[in-house]
Amino acid sequence: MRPDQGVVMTSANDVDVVVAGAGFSGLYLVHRLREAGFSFRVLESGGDVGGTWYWNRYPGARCDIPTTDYTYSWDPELDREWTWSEKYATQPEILSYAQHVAKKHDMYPHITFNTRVKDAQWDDSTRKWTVRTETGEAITCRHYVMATGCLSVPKDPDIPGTENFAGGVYVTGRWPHEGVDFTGRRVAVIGTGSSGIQSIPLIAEQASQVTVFQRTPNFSVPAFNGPVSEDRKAPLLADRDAYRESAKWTRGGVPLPPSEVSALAVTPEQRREMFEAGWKRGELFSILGIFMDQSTNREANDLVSEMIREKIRATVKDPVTAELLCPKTYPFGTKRPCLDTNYFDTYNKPHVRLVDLNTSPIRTITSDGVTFGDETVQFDDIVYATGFDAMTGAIVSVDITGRNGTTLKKKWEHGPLQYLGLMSTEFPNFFMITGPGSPSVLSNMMVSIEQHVDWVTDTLVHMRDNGLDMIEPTDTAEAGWVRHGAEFADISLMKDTNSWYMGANVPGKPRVMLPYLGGVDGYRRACNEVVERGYLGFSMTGPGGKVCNDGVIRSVQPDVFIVLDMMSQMGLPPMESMTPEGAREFSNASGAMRPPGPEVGEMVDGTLPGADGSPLEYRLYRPATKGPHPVVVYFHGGGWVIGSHVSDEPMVRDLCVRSGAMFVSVNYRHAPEARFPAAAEDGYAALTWVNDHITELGGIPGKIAVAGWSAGGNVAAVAAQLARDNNGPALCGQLLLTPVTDGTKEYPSLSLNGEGYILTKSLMDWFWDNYADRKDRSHPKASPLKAASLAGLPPTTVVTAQFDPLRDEGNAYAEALREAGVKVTHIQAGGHIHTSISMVGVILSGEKHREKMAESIRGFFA
Ligand code: NA7
Repeated sequence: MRPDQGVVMTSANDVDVVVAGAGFSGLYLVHRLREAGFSFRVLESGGDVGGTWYWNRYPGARCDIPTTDYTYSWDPELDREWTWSEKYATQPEILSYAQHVAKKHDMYPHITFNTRVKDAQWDDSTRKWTVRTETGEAITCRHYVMATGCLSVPKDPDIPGTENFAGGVYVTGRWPHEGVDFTGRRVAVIGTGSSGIQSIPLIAEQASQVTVFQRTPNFSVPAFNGPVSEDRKAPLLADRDAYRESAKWTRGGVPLPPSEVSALAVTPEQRREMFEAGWKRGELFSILGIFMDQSTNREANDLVSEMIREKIRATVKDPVTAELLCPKTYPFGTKRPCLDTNYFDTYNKPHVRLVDLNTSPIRTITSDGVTFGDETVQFDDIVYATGFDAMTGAIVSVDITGRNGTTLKKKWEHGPLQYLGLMSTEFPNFFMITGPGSPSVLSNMMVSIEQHVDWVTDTLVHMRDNGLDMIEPTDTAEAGWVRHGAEFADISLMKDTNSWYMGANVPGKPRVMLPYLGGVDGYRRACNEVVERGYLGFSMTGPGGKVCNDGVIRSVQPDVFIVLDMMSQMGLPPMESMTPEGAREFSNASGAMRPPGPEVGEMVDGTLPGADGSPLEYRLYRPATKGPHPVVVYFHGGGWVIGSHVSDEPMVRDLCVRSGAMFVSVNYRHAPEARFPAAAEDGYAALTWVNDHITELGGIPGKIAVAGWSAGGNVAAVAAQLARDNNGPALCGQLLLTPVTDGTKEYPSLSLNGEGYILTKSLMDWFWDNYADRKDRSHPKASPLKAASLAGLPPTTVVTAQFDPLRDEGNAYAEALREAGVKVTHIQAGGHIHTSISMVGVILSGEKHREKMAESIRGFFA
């Protein structure tokens, strides 16, 4: 009930759905559930609708997404009947928008206010939840939805002596409804996140003295707030539906073309110009997306971060204060950046002081002030702007007990285990709106809220239509999604920063990336695909039967997925449909567009004699370190048909730099012009020549190994066998990356991974057909796995990729070598494809495997 109505409108104690929370998620749920004909109750701890906008009433509280985008799309009339007074609306205006929607759609009667959910318990026998409130109600329901927001539980101020203070104590997230007058008062503000940054300038307008206690400076950009600009309104007015639809398919939920420019690929002048243009827009997504690589490449990020620091230095007059306000310990965007109005300028006021808690930590809060460093200062009021137990706090603050007495708090002890951020195993019929594992706080919340509410309601309708009354994710699907989220975090710059995204702001909270980094668009696709594939990864049961289509929705590495997706959209012709010459041209052209790989000390081109005496080109990559160096003779990939001594250059450079070894990358004769055994014999001839000339090339005699990728891995493996059988050269090791080892057998991976992962089964067949007759394929020079014995081969590192058609023959070679007593290191690259580990500067998730390969090389020569 609404406080001013005084009548209990809702009292049913057995409903289809209970919803906790009447913020924007809860309100949209009212709309959808009512429309779908479900019975439901909404329980809200606050005295009115609005959620975060009901509680966060501190001075200056505003949203940081342009308000025209931070609105519902489900009621088109709202766009016409509601006019926002500013680009970034204030909390009271956003709250009145929520109230307007609730009144217009007659939602109030469905909501029970001032009622906090205390616990929720699943009963397997009735297949229902019992939800208990702090006001003593017990409501049974088929489905329980937590729509409790991501930043709704303020974190405990973990500061000694907080209980001693006798003056005014204010927490930004629980601000008094009547407001606070700071006129003439001495105020301490602790915390410089969004809440601190938004409120400090306004507090400083009233107070006689303001002291800001800063633990970590934040990146903040001016909002340039004011009336909504015409260019913001125009696309909405021109074609509202198209605009709203496009928002759903962007990374952040606000239409904005993604940048295609690398910060490293432009001149300093161009970079500055692009930065200034982004700066002027005063929008988080603009400044976060000026350059395509600023969120993944530290060097690119540093360039942007420095330009922001220059802005701070140009604003704050006292250079010491300016430096303290400059964030330097983490990359821009890895903590939530802020939008401000006059924040940095406020420090130019004589009555505003900044205290750096890193050098002057708070020792204790006393009854009338704060003791920090070696001083004590008296205050009338303390404002805690210390943030929230984000994303999981509100969910686990309710005692939720699922099947077999499992509590969600216990299950999530080491991080939130969930599927799509929507559900969690052992908690049937329990849904979260914008939970951890979904884009939520990294996106325009309105877009994400609507998508989640739609997904949940559509699922409930689907279940009802099909006689199903219980839904739960499978263990496989949940583990897969959690792994996918972690893999995204692994390739982002965010994982090393102590942010609330990582749970790092709350002492004792597990350090896990909480939101999903794949974007609103990527996430929506995954959710849609789950449904299209028969609710993949969910088990649903009921009188209508049991449906369970188990599986993992995203199993390749996230960056591999993005590359595969881009390639499938390009609709490239299969290479095997080309002539060998055409295939070579095609591969050279795509190779020319790659990032070049890191700088090495020196590159030297030359020729050496092949097996038939004709010259073979090579390129030598020398590390920048002082020589002589150990030497790796390297053979390129390309199915014996395409490629050259320079075609794998980015990876060779990368391995050269990482391992400190010199690489001699050798061309060998190609098929079909020179068929089997030309490549194999050229490989061995090149190895012998390099070994014979090792000193003059700058290598260390006796320190030689072979390496190769794909068909080059085959050439390297054969060269190692020939070296063993022909008394030399004595090798220190062999590194085989996704090698071809056996052309005689159809291993399962050849069909399992035979399509959709760049190297296809039919392309592999084409390579073999060009290279060797069937009868020759069992010869160990073509299929090294077929050698009579593998004993006596040097220490070997085999790298296999999970989604490679050649995976199983690589595995078989590693196993056979091990059985023959060879020292084997087997790197199994989960989520990778045949080509991904070599894609330096494109597939970031390949980096850790190349690092392990380099470590192996160093081990060969140790
Ligand atoms: P934030 O962004 O979590 O900011 C909290 C601030 O409080 C931040 O500067 C913290 O420093 C600081 N803090 C937290 N605990 C302490 C202690 N114990 N001592 C000193 N300083 C402390 O929360 P906000 O409410 O400002 O913003 C939350 C989101 O709401 C915002 O991102 C928008 O999305 C809307 P730290 O950085 O942890 O060192």
